[in-house]
Amino acid sequence: MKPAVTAYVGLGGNLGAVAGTLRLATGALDRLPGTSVAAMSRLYRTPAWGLEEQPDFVNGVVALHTTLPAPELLQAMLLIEVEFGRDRQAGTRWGPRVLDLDLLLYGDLVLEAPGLRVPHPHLHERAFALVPLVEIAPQVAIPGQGLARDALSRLQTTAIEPIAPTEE
Ligand code: PH2
Ligand code: MG
Ligand code: MG
Repeated sequence: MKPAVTAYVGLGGNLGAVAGTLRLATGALDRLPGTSVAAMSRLYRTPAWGLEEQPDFVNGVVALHTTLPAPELLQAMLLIEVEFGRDRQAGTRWGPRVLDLDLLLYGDLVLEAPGLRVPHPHLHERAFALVPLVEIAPQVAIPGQGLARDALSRLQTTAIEPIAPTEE
């Protein structure tokens, strides 16, 4: 049996009933071959980063144990996005979306391939990803960047709030 790797996936969205979408997408990740969800953060309401004139996002992070190689995991994540109605053609970079699944970390792998960069190139500068990541993995390191929690300590987090489990 192939050894399982711990991978962290960021979930986000700001169109439709996002909290429900993110919970269903977590179930879809858990059903991928050779893959199980080992931990799931709370969901947070977060101000839009990068392109600020759009609705707030809901964001969370899940830890996966997976035997899928990183490119196959990424491919499966893109298919889940499409299943939930994501249309990449219609979307603008950093613009509104129903579901975004980002491969944040894949073990301690560092990979710079077209369409697949791990660690996620913006992870260390995005509080909306680091807050839920550090919640479930307080000791995790970002290869080349140091501890995730140290990266987070350099960022503004005041507007990031957990959403109530009953909301949406
Ligand atoms: N995703 C983006 C761009 N901006 N802002 C927040 N708060 N959350 C996101 O998930 C997000 C974003 C592009 O993927
Ligand atoms: Mg993203
Ligand atoms: Mg993405």
